[in-house]
This record gives sequence, structure tokens and C-alpha cells, in this order.
Amino acid sequence: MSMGCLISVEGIEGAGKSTLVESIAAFLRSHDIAVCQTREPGGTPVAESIRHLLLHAHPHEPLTHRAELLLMFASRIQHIEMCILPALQRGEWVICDRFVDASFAYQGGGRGLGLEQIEPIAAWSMGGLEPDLTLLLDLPVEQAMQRLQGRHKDKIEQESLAFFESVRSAYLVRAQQMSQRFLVLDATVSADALALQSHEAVKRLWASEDD
Ligand code: Z5A
Repeated sequence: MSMGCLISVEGIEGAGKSTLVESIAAFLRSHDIAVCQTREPGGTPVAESIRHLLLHAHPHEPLTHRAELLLMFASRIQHIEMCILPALQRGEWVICDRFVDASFAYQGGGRGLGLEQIEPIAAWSMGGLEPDLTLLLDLPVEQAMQRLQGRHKDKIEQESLAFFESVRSAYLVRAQQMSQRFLVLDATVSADALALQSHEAVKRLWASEDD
């Protein structure tokens, strides 16, 4: 049996990732492709427990930036080994709402941790795994905030506009550096238009797999 493909969807909060992940999964299923739909941080029971630790502030002690980075990767290792790799080996297509690039954007760009600190941890944790396709939903921060008005915010979502500007820039830099697997999409358009563009990219990926 041939290995499945790994697709990640990235962007700042409110960019429309979860909406798009649902649409891609439904699109693949409608073509009889087995799908594993998942997210980070999280995706397995243990990784979801780490997510809870990451997104809910402790009343008496802040999480340090380096502890946050290592917890993101602890959750990712658990997710890769217990969920993603087994699914790929079963031939399923894995659609992941955020993946490794989020650590470079949020902990690198947002928190200001140096790439020289993140890169070796990523290399050690991922064992050579990387997405076949990464869809980056790019949206001005103010517009993303408007979409989320009135919603309860978790710990990271309470950060400043400047924090999210840095995250957005770091994503765009990474997309330029890894242009062979990134597709940057203008996320100001409607969810339907975004879905159409993404389905075309997914079709190109499966055509290249068939070659
Ligand atoms: N994090 C990290 O720091 N480091 C890491 O390595 C990883 C994560 C993996 C949890 O992420 C936090 O973890 C996140 C980064 C950090 N914190 N922040 N910020 P998450 O993915 O669980 O949470 P999120 O990014 O905050 O997701 P979200 O707020 O749900 O946003 P979204 O999934 O991108 O958007 P959505 O839910 O699809 O849509 C939001 C609203 O906009 C909704 O009302 C939709 O109906 C609407 N929408 C969607 N698409 C459109 C379009 N195209 N036009 C108009 N309106 C739209």
C-alpha cells in the first residue's frame, strides 16, 4: 500500500483554517480517499492534555517561552508517532489544522525565540517528516480580529496586535524559504473561494502522487 499525503493548514487565528480543513476533508472523502482530520497542538488524548496546559494560563505561574516551545514539540512528537505516521502508513491523507510551521511563526516570530533554538528541536522531533503541502491563509491582523470579536479568547489569543503581526511576518518568511511545499492564499476572499483554490492544489498533489 502506498503512503498517504500530509497537508497542513496554517495562518493566524481567525484566518479560516478550521473552516478550510473541514472543506478539504469533505472534498477528499467525496473522492473516496480515506482521511485523518486532526489538529495541533493536540490530535491524541495525551497531546490534547498538553494543549490544555498550553492554552490555559496557570493562576500563579506563567509558562516560560522555552517551556511553551518544548511543550508544543512534546505534543507534536506524541501526535506524529501515535496518529500521523500510522495514518500515513495506512495510506490515509492527513489534514492537519496547524503543524510545525506554527512553532516557527508563534514561538519564533511571536515570542522571539531564535531559529537556531527551534531548528534543532524540530529536526530531532520530526525525524524527517514534513508536509507534502502547506496552505498558508494570509490575512491582515485587524481583519482576523474582527472575525473573532465576541469569542472567548485563550491565553495565546489574548496577545497584542504586534505579536500577531510578527507571527504573520514569520509565516510569510517561512513560506518564501520553503516555497516548494507552501501555497500562500489570500484569506480575505470568501470561504468558498478559498475552498476552490485549495481543492485545485490538492488535486495537483494527488496527480503528482499518481505519476
Ligand atoms: N500554537 C503555537 O503557538 N505554536 C504551535 O506550534 C501550534 C499552535 C501548533 C491554538 O491554535 C493556539 O496554539 C494558537 C496558536 C498556538 N493560538 N493563537 N492564536 P488553534 O488552531 O486551535 O486556534 P486558532 O488559530 O485560534 O483557531 P481559530 O481562532 O478557530 O481560527 P481559524 O481556525 O483560523 O478560523 P475559523 O474557525 O475557520 O474561522 C473563524 C471565523 O471566521 C468563523 O466565524 C468563520 O465562519 C469565519 N470565516 C472563516 N473563513 C472565512 C472567510 N474566508 N471569510 C470570512 N469569514 C470566514
